[in-house]
Amino acid sequence: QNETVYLDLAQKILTEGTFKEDRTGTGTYSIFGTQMRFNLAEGFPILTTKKVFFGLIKSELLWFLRGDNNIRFLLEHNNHIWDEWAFKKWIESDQYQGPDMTDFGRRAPLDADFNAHYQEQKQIFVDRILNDDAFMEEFGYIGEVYGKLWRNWASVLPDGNSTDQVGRLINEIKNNPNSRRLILSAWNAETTPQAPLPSCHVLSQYYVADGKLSAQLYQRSGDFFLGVPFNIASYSLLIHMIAAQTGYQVGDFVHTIGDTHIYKNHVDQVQEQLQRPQHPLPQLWLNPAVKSIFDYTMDDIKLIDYTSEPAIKAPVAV
Ligand code: DHF
Ligand code: TMP
Repeated sequence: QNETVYLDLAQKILTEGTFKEDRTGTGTYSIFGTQMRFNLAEGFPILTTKKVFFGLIKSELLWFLRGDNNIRFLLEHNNHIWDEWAFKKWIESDQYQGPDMTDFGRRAPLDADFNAHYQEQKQIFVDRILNDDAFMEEFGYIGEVYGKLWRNWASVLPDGNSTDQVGRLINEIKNNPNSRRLILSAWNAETTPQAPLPSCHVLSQYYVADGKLSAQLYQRSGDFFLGVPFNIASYSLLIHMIAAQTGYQVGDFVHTIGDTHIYKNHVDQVQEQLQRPQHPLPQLWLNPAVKSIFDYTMDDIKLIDYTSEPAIKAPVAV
């Protein structure tokens, strides 16, 4: 079964991983340099041993494809997966006057009293991003990462135009499918390191053979329990969308990860997941009437027959 490759790697990280301290102060079990391969013809690779919220994956990918790097669009779609990193910039600014939020990600799960204040401040923040345009312009951006770089890579030439990497990629796949330069980069060496969270999915390469489109992702850092299931589904969805727009069938998604880790406070959740049965993979439906990769909406993308074990909650390390 397709999901075994994920579950086996989770087991391997737990048994062979080195314990490593990390930036967030949480601690992880980690191995360096891993690879999983998913044959997309066998079904859509979303995990079935826990429920993964596909709606969040869709709205995040549509947000990237818009070239958007402001969280307002996500909030309008009830997607809160990027809130913490924009919120962090706000509470570290001199305009923030509320209660002390230092280290909120680590303190909130441990201290109920603090958590109540944190939830309140986060709600105020989210409401202001949604309703206050000036505030949204100042504090809603997450920097020179995915969307901005995919669609609107700033030129280094004095009168140069910005580059639409996705538009160019689609044209190249159509006109020059044997190319070995089908690259989408989300790492600008000058600007990305200053983002609140420098891009995790750094570079992807596309490949056409036997009428099928494949892609390989290099992810520099992978939170194996929370982020990686999203990344697998997100890139698989992107391959399906590009294939639909260029006239190819889907091939493989190859997922290469640098620092591949399970946070210490996710170990029980992973153990529980490893005991669970797998379900058959769902199929992806894309509306065939959509004629550009940039025109998909939420309703044009559907999973058919997704059945899974229940969701498993885990705190995200900030
Ligand atoms: N930081 C860390 N430490 N790990 C991440 O995976 C991560 N991912 C980011 C930003 N920063 C990160 C963006 N993607 C969730 C999933 C993906 C994601 C961020 C968060 C997450 O918490 N998923 C929950 C459900 C969340 C919800 O329902 O709102 C899950 O159970 O899958
Ligand atoms: P880092 O910048 O110190 O590597 O922390 C980023 C964390 O977020 C790390 O645990 C990896 C995780 N992550 C993913 O796994 N996938 C993602 O798409 C994103 C944005 C983050």
